Amino acid sequence: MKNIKPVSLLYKSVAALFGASLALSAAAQTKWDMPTPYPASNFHTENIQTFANEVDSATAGKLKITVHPGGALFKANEIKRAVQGGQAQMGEIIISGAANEDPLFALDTIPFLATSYPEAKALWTASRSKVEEKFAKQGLKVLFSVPWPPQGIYSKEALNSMADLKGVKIRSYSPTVARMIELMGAQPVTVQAAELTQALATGVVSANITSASTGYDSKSWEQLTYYFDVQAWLPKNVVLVSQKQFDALDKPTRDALLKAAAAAETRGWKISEEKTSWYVEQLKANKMKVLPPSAELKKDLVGIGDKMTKEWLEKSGADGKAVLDAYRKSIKK
Ligand code: PCA
Repeated sequence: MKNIKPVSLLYKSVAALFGASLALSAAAQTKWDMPTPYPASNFHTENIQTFANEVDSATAGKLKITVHPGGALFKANEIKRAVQGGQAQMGEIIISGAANEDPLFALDTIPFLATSYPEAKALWTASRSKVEEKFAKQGLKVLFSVPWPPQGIYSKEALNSMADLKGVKIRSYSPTVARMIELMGAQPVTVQAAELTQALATGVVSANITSASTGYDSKSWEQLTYYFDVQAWLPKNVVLVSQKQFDALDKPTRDALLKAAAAAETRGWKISEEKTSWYVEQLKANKMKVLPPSAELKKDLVGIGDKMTKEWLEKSGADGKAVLDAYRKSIKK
């Protein structure tokens, strides 16, 4: 001690103070990365950005969520694992993308089970707690879920029945959609939304099953002519957070996050429904032929839906049956 001069003592204590305040501000601010698969201008991403802004202001900047759209940080099919593995703290995925992991994740992509917004809502109400339970087993907490507009078929040629798609390479975004394409006698090719425009341009696929929203985002009119507005199902995205990261937040921050999530879910469902006709109008404005499916095509596809419902019930067992019964009771179908 005898060699320490007052000036160096002062220096040391200033340095200690400085270090302490740095540590304090680091502890006071949490920064999260949130990868998402869809473009920044898509309504899902815009809704998520509003959610992140709300969390920021509700926590006075204590929790900062940086949204990374378009599969730029992690590709669509890597996002879930990134959140589970701690490379990202939260993320957005399409639920049915994980259909191979659990039948419950395939439910909202079974053709003709829930084909309108009220039915999709009833299906979510009936299945939410089970879906949450499945994600929880993987260390993931569901924050909110928002549907895509109803799904239809994009093609180069007019379609009168399913036979017109025999052998055609059709783009799929989930194992459930791939199964449907197989049952149609066509060839499923998995392409994520971020690579869709290129896959169409290079002829990797020559037809697509998706919403008017993704048809618009991917400028489908550049390669395809028809959009058959089949309204076969409304798949949902889900925003997930790592349970471990969530638990590490203080109580007021957790509450703010949950409050913003609930608001994002309500807002997202509303925007999705309201924007559907706008998206369809954009397809028409870009000279796509937007048509309802012919009676024959519809009948073929409904038949596939029935088969897939049976297959799903076999796989999902008592859990699945309970959810499906609750859903059907709620809509009296
Ligand atoms: N758009 C997403 C999933 C469903 C949808 O409408 C996509 O095509 O990848």
